[in-house]
Amino acid sequence: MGQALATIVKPLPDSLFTLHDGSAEMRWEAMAGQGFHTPNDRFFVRNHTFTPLIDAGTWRLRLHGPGIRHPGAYSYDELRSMPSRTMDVAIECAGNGRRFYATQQHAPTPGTQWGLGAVGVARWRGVPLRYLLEQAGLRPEAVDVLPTGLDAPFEDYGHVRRPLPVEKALGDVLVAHEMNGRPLPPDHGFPVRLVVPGWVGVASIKWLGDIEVATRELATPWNTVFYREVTTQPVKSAFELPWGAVLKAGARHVLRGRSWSGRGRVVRVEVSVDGGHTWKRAELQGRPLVNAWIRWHVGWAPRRPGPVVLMARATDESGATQPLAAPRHPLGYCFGAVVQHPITVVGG
Ligand SMILES: Nc1nc2c(c(=O)[nH]1)N[C@H]1C(S)=C(S)[C@@H](COP(=O)(O)O)O[C@H]1N2
Ligand SMILES: [Mo]
Repeated sequence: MGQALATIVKPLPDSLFTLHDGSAEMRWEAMAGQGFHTPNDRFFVRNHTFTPLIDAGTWRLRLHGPGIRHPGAYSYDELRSMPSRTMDVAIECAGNGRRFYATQQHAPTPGTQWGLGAVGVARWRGVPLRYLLEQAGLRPEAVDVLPTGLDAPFEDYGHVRRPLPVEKALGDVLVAHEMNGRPLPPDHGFPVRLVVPGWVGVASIKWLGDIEVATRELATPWNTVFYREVTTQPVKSAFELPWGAVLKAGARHVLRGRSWSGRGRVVRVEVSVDGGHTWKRAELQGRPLVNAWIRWHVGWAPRRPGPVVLMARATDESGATQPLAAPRHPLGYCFGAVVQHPITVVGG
């Protein structure tokens, strides 16, 4: 049966999601047999409050602040008629994998106890933020760009908002209005969201309504209290298997998974089926992209029944390899260690 969350609009069937308060985590087995992108129906949702239903007819994107010469407001139709770009980009919550600080490192941290399912890759289409800033007459004195969401204020902290340095804003950031060839679904930011490649998910502000361009560094709770000093994401890997999957002994299996990094292309993935004693190179599928994941697979024919721990570790082009333990983090962000995925092999 489908579960329900008052904070999220789309259906959340048990087969696709695990629910946490207010947010929905994708089950990794939901990616088995899927193509490169995460379909919209199974993309994880992380809401600070709840999904607002916004009328695109009256919605406007306001641009203002001392860092631009021409403040203004754009309608949905105006935005969609501007030059657009398409990008395959992962969005991942900074707290993805937080649960493993507790289960693998005996150092629990507060916050949503995500497994590895707070990540998804979609094909986003929209207007480069650079184009909007240039149209608005960006001044050389501009320092920070502050996008704000139209969802309800979060506790006493106000609307969800997080400044971007102008260099990043002029780089690869997209003001997206399409997700996998469809208008953005309500839960993922309709009518328009920011997509900030390689950075923590919170930078990709949903339900975007306002962009302030400042001539000094800005501070908001989302870069001083939460997600402080966290910008890019470490390299990670996941198997497209249920937690506690059951596989038959004496048969040949293909173990499939995906690896990704906020700091460059994934260049190598290794898999261990013996708790990390030996590692076998996985075969990579397709050309690695900078800001998305790569699919991989490895053949395996388990001989004996019994419990097994599967492990996958990836290396990105910066040379970073997933360690066996992640450095401590007080808020449970950036869990980049190899995850111990338990399965059971049964008699064939
Ligand atoms: N306006 C607004 N933007 C937001 C959020 C939010 O609650 N409100 N959550 C952020 C966080 S913490 C993450 S991880 C991503 C999640 O994007 P998704 O729900 O489309 O997967 O959106 C970010 N953008
Ligand atoms: Mo997040």
